[in-house]
Amino acid sequence: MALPNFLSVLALFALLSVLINNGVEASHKIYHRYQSLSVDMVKQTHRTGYHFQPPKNWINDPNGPLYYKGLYHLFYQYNPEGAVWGNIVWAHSVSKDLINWESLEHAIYPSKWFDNYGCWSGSATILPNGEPVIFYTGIVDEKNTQVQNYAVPANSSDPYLREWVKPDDNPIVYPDRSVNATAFRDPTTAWLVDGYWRILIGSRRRHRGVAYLYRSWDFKKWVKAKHPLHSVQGTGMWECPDFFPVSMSKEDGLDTSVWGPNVRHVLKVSLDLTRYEYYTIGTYDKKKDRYYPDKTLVDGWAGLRYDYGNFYASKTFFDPSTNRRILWGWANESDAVQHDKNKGWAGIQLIPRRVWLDPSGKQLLQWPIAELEKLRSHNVQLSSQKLYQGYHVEVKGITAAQVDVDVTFSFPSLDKAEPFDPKWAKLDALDVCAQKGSKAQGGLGPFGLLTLASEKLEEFTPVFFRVFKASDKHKVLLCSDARSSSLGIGLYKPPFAGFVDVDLTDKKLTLRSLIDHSVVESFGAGGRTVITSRVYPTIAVFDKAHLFVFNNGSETVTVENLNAWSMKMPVMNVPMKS
Ligand SMILES: *[C@@H]1O[C@H](CO)[C@@H](O)[C@H](O)[C@H]1NC(C)=O
Ligand SMILES: *[C@@H]1O[C@H](CO)[C@@H](O)[C@H](O)[C@H]1NC(C)=O
Ligand SMILES: *[C@@H]1O[C@H](CO)[C@@H](O)[C@H](O)[C@H]1NC(C)=O
Ligand SMILES: *[C@H]1O[C@@H](CO)[C@H](O)[C@@H](O)[C@@H]1NC(C)=O
Repeated sequence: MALPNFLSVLALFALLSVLINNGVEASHKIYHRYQSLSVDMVKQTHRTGYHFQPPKNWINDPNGPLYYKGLYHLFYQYNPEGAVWGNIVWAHSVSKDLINWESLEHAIYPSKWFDNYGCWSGSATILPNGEPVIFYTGIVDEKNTQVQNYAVPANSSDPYLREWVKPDDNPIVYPDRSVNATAFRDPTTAWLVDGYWRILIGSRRRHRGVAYLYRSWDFKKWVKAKHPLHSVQGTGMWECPDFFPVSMSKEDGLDTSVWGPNVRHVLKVSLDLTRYEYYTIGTYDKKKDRYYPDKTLVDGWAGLRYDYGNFYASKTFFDPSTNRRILWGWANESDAVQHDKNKGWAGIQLIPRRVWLDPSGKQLLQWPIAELEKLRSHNVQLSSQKLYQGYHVEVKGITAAQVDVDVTFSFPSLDKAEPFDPKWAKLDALDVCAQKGSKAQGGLGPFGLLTLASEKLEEFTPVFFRVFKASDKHKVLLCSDARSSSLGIGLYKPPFAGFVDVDLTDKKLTLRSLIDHSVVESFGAGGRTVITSRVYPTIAVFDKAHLFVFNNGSETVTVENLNAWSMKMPVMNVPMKS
């Protein structure tokens, strides 16, 4: 099967982007003067093909995702002036399918005394009358004093919600004297129980991470509750808290205000100290307005994560059109600031994931939204492919720099699993991965994928399993190791890893990776453990990128079934015609 000429497709796309950009320049009234770098200057090499990105400049947190009148809205922190953090506004895009996006005018930008120094992250709430309200953090002075504001659509008949109004009775929440006013931000979606609305605001009290709770009966006057919903000593500033119900019996998502006997709650926080997130599953006591994480879970930086790699400032929303709870997360760049300035862009949003409670109740499961599959084009399969120790077999005939690959591995027995060194019990999965990468030969594993690999393996990002025998049970490690990802210099190339709580009785492990030029998002064992890496190959770019399956363990592993699809490019943030 002949491959399409990938490079010429890209060249055409770049040309289109240039043409489209001229459209931006013409229609952008407010920020015209900031459009210093034209899109034809933006470096294409490591730009993603199907991830959410604006045509240029810096992005960070996803904000206020919502579904309204048939359209998905995504707002995000954006610097209209350049590829580094600063001058933050809420950029705004809309989509019918969460995959193809059109961009609109910025929704929220500094314009009032209560947000003149910045419009930081926040969330959207759909009121009982169906109309959306946004809460966001406004910066009021040079000292970074933070208040919480609200904004409403200027015309709620407009499904695009193009224009947002910030009423003069803002801010709705000031930091009182007991609150650290420079660490007080990122309001959540509101939920309604027993006649009162609640929101959380992330904060810290010295070293204690805190989710302050505010209540309101009219959605206007907000009063701080005597106790925070939850707080944990030693965890530092809690950014971007997210609090939502999950069903104990169904994969369907629940609206944020749902409460009942068949419902657990999830609290996620983004730890500014570590720049990672963790979550717990627990019980929400609506009378006391307190949240109690399950005792079996770690309530701190070593807790469960949505993603054990590059994933931060995430936020979920409930999609009533499909009854899903959908998770958005941001991945920053792993290169140097100077690289970003040269590239002209920095930051991507990862592919939205559906989240639900595992039947065990002990963790969440995640899977890329089904709509992504619309981008799948040419398909290649492997089956019953034996991988003896030291083997790597190429998956040929796909655009390996831009691919969705889903594979099931099987093995005859668990006997050859390496012993789990009891010393490691105190270590992070990451340290085990760092010691036992793909290059240290093992027993059962390492086996998995070599993504964004050069033909001769000067560069590759292995995503692999390694199975250990601990005293009581087997421990499965999933690694995404960027250490050999690039010959480039000045890059951050960490190994990332998480343990996978999976039943091995059928002697199978599955892995799905979404590979997209400079990002590899991997879902182990049906979304039980997820890891994202950002990498910047120098050789393995465009049609010089290859994909392999490999095994470096003494136990023979079989690729039962592998499907790889070249991925098409969606419409990505083309400005919408007014
Ligand atoms: C509000 O939006 C609707 C739907 O787009 C449009 O028909 C109407 O003209 C808008 N009203 C105003 C005052 O702009
Ligand atoms: C308040 O928060 C800021 C920003 O996180 C921090 O630098 C400062 O130390 C905090 N003050 C106190 C008293 O914790
Ligand atoms: C497999 O192990 C050998 C020997 O340690 C090493 O040279 C090779 O790079 C490993 N393969 C991968 C993909 O890491
Ligand atoms: C992303 O960039 C790397 C490399 O500079 C940092 O080490 C991370 O802390 C950072 N992550 C976030 C969430 O900002």
